[in-house]
Amino acid sequence: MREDVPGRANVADTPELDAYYDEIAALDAGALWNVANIIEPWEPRSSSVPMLWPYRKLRAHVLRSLELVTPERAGRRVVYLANPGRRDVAAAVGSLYTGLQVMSPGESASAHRHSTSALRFIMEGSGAYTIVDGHKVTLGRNDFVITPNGAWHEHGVEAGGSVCIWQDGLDIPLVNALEANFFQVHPKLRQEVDHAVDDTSARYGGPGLRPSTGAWTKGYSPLLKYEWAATYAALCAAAAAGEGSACDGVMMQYVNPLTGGAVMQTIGAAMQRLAPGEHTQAHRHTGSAVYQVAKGAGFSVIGGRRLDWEERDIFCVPSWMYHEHGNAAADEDACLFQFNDLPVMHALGLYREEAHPDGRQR
Ligand code: GTQ
Repeated sequence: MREDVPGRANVADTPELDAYYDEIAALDAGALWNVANIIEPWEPRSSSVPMLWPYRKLRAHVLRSLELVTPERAGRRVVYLANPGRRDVAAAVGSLYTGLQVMSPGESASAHRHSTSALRFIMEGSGAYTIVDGHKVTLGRNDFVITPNGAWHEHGVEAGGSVCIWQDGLDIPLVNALEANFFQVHPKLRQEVDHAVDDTSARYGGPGLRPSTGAWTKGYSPLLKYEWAATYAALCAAAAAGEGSACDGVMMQYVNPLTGGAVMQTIGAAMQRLAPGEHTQAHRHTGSAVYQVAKGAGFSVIGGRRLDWEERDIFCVPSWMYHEHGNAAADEDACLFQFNDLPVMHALGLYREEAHPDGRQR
């Protein structure tokens, strides 16, 4: 539809113009004025829709894949979440991918590396581990671990553990859009563990402390794991000290301890805590986010649509869509994990944010 606005395209079709369009189309060219209003919207118009994936419905299907395929055959045994507006690129929202990976005790997937950046958020089970460039990381419920771009990684569950399910988060659609995606399987299919188990936590996980040795030149965090217990304690302590914002509650960014910046170049992550009964104000910003409910139950209003969530549900907020969150419980806090593409928005000078003019959506 063409609008009569100065500076915007408003050209009526004539037989002469139609013939002209055909002629330049034959040369693989086109008239900008026919597409300008689409390719240059007034503001971002996400093709992603607000989505909630209820874990209570997905879980049985994720577990069923244990009987249907082996990690050796499947490479990675994952059920991924497809946004109806982004099915063509396997995105959960915007340029972010997410999936649920499941493994039985004693299983492991072969080592590989890729240009995409990846993370895991552990949902259930015990004995999960991941090995990143020779560093073995043990994983527990609600722990967050990064497997950055270019780093060899393999995941498994110890023989003495239980069936584990975790959420994978990657920037696959982004890196594919940039046509920069390489993938390699490890020549030996397995890595040697050549550091003490959980050594990056021991070296870089001290509160406000960094070791005086070791030059780190990579673009991502040298700390690979962010544990739930310490994260939750930090959120509660900050809340007790009066920390918090109207739109986010108490929100803590997972950061590279050396720079204070995002954990990886393309993906940021955070955990936010909503106090009992808290209902935040609405805001919107550029950048997409995938959430997982780490604790509690409540609702979010996203682009005017209310989504009710409970623990382990996954939902998404598309770019430039108003969103607000509510904790439905009067006596328990709620915690939302999220990963997002905000480092990309900031690095490219594309970040913009604004509060909802009425405070909240209808
Ligand atoms: O384990 O690195 O869910 O490469 C999708 C692609 C997980 C992984 C996924 C991947 C991985």
